[in-house]
Amino acid sequence: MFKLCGFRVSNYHNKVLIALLEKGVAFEEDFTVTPSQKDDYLARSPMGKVPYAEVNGARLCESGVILEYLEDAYPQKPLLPGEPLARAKVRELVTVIELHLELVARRLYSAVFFGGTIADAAKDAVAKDLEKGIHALKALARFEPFIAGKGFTLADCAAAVHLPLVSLSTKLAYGRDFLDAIPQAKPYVKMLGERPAVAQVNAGRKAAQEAMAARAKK
Ligand SMILES: N[C@@H](CCC(=O)N[C@@H](CS)C(=O)NCC(=O)O)C(=O)O
Repeated sequence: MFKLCGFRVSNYHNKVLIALLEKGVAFEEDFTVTPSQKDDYLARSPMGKVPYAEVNGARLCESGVILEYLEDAYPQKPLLPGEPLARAKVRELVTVIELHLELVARRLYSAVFFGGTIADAAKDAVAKDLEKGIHALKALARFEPFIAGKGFTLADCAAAVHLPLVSLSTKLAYGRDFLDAIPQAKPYVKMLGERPAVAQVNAGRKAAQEAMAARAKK
């Protein structure tokens, strides 16, 4: 049985969870895992991150790799189109969303979500890089109604978890939501949130965030 290990506050864990639910794959979940650089954890997840998956006694790290494995192992309800160029267009969107938006916005997270600080120069550099990512997303996103076209794909799994974080972190850091530069983005994220799989994962994330906040208060 496929097992997803991580925690439900993680956008990368939740991206895989959405794909599992959308595809109707039977799975187990260990959502009590904590990322760490300790040897025993690194033996399970070599970068010390979540999520990782356990499959027939083997482990897989990197959410993108895990999703590709799921597409190969469970071809029912595919989340990638059949035609090579269309498949590449989905992966292109995932790359822009993760490499040029989420990973860039992540440089703000410590300051905006966890009480850390960020130097003005670093904040300016993040804004410049984010503008490029937003420009690329605007050029590539189709919203027809899904981000890569008519069907729900892996790019929607990525967008559902990452775009709200880009929105919130830029609002908190700069007083303006960078995603507003793409007028279709907000209605699109809302539409995704109405899908049962995404709604279920969002509810799990909210509960996990509340539990985390309650623990931090103690
Ligand atoms: N490229 C990785 C990113 C995973 C990632 O950044 N996970 C975060 C949680 S959202 C994490 O484990 N952070 C802890 C750390 O980096 O030490 C993937 O796609 O799985």
